[in-house]
Amino acid sequence: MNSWQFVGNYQIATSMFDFEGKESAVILIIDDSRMNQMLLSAMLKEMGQIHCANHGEEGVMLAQTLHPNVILLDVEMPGMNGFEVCKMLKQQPNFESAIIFVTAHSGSEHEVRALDAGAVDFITKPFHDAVVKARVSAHLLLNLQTHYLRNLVNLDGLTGVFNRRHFDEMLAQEWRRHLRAQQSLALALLDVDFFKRYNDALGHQAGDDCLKAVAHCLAKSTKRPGEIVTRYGGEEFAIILPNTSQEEVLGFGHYLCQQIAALQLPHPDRPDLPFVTISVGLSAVLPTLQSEPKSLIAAADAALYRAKEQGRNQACL
Ligand code: GH3
Ligand code: MG
Ligand code: MG
Ligand code: MG
Ligand code: MG
Repeated sequence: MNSWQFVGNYQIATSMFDFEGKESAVILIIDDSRMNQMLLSAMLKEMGQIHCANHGEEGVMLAQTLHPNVILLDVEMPGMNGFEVCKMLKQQPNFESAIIFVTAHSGSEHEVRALDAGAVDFITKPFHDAVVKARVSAHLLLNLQTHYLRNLVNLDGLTGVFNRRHFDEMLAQEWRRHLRAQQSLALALLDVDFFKRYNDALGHQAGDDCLKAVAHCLAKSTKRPGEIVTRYGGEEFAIILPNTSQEEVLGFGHYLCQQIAALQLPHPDRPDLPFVTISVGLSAVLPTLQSEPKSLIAAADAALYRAKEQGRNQACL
């Protein structure tokens, strides 16, 4: 059943937060004046969780951990000013917060400078309660909707890991990045062993639960930044491994097999073991101008075939 909550004047489905692991919107106020922090917090407290930073450096740090939906950013502060903070925030990978400048300066020149810096809006001091609330709630709603839609586009509906569309985009992007940096890019293709029999024995619903458990375990087993777990199709998953060489990648494949086997998900109908396992095909290459990302997939696919041929529950390079 849907439940609802208010973000300012707008009613939204609580399920919009599910992807994020959040329970409400998050607002970060970066302002060196405690008085402004208090005034703004009081105005906005009903719209979500409020956090405050006393200066730019602290604000940038908090933004990295809190992933706020909206940031209210003062211009005049000791140390970095608001424009510098804005520039630094915008350089962070995956930065998606809406920045609203809050300043005593008025006039079109300042407003244009703020918007050019990447802010979505501009509020002038002294505050008018109703104006602040209306602007913040409008931007909160937009930001939440953007996140929600992006997740719908990029995530797999069953398992919550990234989907095939995102995989294709990320592989192409990582390929170009590794070509420029002349670093080795690796790929792991994984396939659940005897999964048709699993479905036949326990039903499709149980099969779906099994895929969720496998995906969750894979996501937990990838710890390096930039590693991307995706559902490649059916009962197959792919993991993109940035800056990983042939020497390193086989160990990772063995580790994944162990992690899944260690879940000991009961499999009632297979010839060898009583639980669910995966087979893993691995490849790693130094991208060149002549080669293409699909060569990495083809090599991993061939290795996966060998892992199956050699008895499953193993990794091949
Ligand atoms: P192998 O060890 O050779 O990989 O054998 P397998 O049975 O896993 O391979 P096969 O390709 O024959 O069967 C894959 C099965 O995965 C068949 C299909 O019904 C099932 N499957 C694919 N997607 C889903 C899904 O989203 N949910 C469930 N429950 N089953 C799925
Ligand atoms: Mg100030
Ligand atoms: Mg398969
Ligand atoms: Mg198969
Ligand atoms: Mg299979």
